[in-house]
Amino acid sequence: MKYILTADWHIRDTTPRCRTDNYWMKQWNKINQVLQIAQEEDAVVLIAGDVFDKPRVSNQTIEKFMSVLRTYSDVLVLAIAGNHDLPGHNLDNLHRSAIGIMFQSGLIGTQSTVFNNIIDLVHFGEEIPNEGNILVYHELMWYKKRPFPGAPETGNAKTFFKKHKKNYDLILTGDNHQQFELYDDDCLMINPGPIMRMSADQWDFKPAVYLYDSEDGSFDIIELEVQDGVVQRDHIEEKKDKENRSKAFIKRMKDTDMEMDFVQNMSNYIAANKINKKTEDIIWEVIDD
Ligand SMILES: [Mn+2]
Repeated sequence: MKYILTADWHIRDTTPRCRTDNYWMKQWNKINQVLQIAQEEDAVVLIAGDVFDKPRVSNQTIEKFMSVLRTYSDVLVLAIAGNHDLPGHNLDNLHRSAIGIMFQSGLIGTQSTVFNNIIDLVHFGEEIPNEGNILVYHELMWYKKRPFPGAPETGNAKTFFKKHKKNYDLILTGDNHQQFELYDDDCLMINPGPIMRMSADQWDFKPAVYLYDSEDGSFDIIELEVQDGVVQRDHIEEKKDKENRSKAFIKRMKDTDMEMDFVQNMSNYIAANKINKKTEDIIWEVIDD
């Protein structure tokens, strides 16, 4: 069986600040490219989470996504929910997310729709079951160099690979917008990175998907077509300045007990204060927007 390995599509309504082109249209162009490759190769598409940039997108975007997928009705697309897909980064909220709608539509399949036990599709926040031959997983994995200072050691791809390679032939991970692969005789681990360039530091990033053949464990990197000059870097200096200010702020906050993650703080607050369901729903609705 052949598979197209991809992650972090981050489908969105808005245009990233670094982009000078019609980003909304470009994302459909990229998705069409991926589906076309899958169709030509007769491959199953596996998306390792963060299919959407936010838990909620416009109806127009969902409608467009559905119509694109329908064009390739002979291509099986399987995915997991990433943290970006889930309201409050919580799998309990899958039913009110855009990815939840896609699963319900049947246009994208997930674990409950996979009738074989070859693939472990592990949503963000779920445990690794060690049951199938292929693991699809969404956690920040980094190879050799941390993507940012303080990226947790649990994301060290080498350690993760060593721990799970005996249980899986293939490990596909999403979240980190870098591209890397690790392999030995036991296992292949791939973090494909995004298919779109969403930030200025990715101006020279080469979006690609991986073509994997489970028969012999071989893989190919297939670069996607991109247009030159659509990622501008002018605002990077401004961003650096902001980052330095944030760092100074974080440094000051470090001695306090409060967590930096607002969503986590809200979750803690709701849990500790027995907030009723209706109020909680309103709170998450506001946060998601
Ligand atoms: Mn993510």
